[in-house]
Amino acid sequence: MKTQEYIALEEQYGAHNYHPLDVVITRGEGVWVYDVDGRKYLDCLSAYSAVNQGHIHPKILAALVEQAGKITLTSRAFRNDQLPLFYKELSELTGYEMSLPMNSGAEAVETALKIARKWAYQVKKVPRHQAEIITCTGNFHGRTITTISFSTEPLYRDDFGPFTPGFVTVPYGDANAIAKAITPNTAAVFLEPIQGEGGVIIPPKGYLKKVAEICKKDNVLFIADEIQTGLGRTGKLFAAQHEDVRPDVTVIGKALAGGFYPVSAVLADKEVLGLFTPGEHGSTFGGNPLAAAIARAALKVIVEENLILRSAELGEYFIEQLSEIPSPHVKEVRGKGLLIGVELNEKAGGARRFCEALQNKSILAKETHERVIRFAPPLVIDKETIDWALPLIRDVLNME
Ligand code: IF1
Repeated sequence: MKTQEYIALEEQYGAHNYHPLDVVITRGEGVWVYDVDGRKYLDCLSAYSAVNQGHIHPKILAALVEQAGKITLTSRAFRNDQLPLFYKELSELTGYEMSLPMNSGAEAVETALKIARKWAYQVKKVPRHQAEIITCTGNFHGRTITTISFSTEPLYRDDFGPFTPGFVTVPYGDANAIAKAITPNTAAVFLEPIQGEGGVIIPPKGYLKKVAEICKKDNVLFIADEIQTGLGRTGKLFAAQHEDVRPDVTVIGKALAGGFYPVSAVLADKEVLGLFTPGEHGSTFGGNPLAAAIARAALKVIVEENLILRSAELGEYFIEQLSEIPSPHVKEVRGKGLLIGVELNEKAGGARRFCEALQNKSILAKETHERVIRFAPPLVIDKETIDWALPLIRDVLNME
């Protein structure tokens, strides 16, 4: 079958909750993907940073195949021999005493919000069911009813109320607004250290540090959503580390399993995550042995292949080179590590047509927020490949 036939089937039988580029991918390897017509593309999205380790990393594949031949799912009614090792290795890598595994990012976010509420009632002694959680404008934390309840994007929420109460929203990047929004009932401040979907928005220098100080002073938990920014994407293990901040709770997902499987986790110390008691929370698939084995291999690849340093160095190079491209359409190039946004001028006619033009030049990138082209290749990319892509990107940024 050819591209158009696959697209026709998808349009006929699938819900239309996406508007993908018309490229039908059948295979991937490292930073490259191949479509059903045999064309090869550089992947500059990395499945929204889920394939930081590159497509079909051989070591993660081997772990998957090996574990899939042994035992895949036990449920948490029984124990398995992969989960304890996953817990230990995740703790050693991240410095958090404990973790709680889920599947999708949104589920881990919900888990973090639940534990923050429990902490508020049990430890801070907030009156029951009065806990408030502070979130930021422009956020993206998932698609569940609760996570869209504090979205500020009409498309994501307007047709889906009624909403979950208990959330307060303040402008992103404004620490004073957080300080002002805190009440005796505030359980947590919950935000992305860099907003991905928001358009690769890097908050003002010192913001995260200030938020952490405010939270500490006012006895409020600081929860970071590092589902997209974590695990090396921005040139540090966690984006909050750019400001030497260690949030009380960090949520991770995506690259935790290198794109092979949905694995997410909530990271925190015992004083917070230790508050869950048996039966209060769970998941059929969370922490299953296949997930744990894949995630262990995915974390090992990040460490063994120095992907964090690679992201920092190549990201700096990529951003610098992109910034030097003369273009009538570009307003700003910004980013940290290999999470890069190219914001276009209002008159550029939207980022979508630039992504389509990039596709014609064998580069897959995705627009975010209409006017931003996101460049986030797998962290295994090399300088040579960036140098191959730059003239192609330059041509596209100079089209009519
Ligand atoms: C889609 C965006 C990226 C996330 C942060 C939680 C989640 C995400 C910071 C939820 C998910 C995804 C979901 C994906 C598109 C994508 C995305 F454009 F929508 F914003 F990456 F930039 N926190 N982000 O970025 O994780 O439940 O999806 O595993 O198509 O909705 P999930």
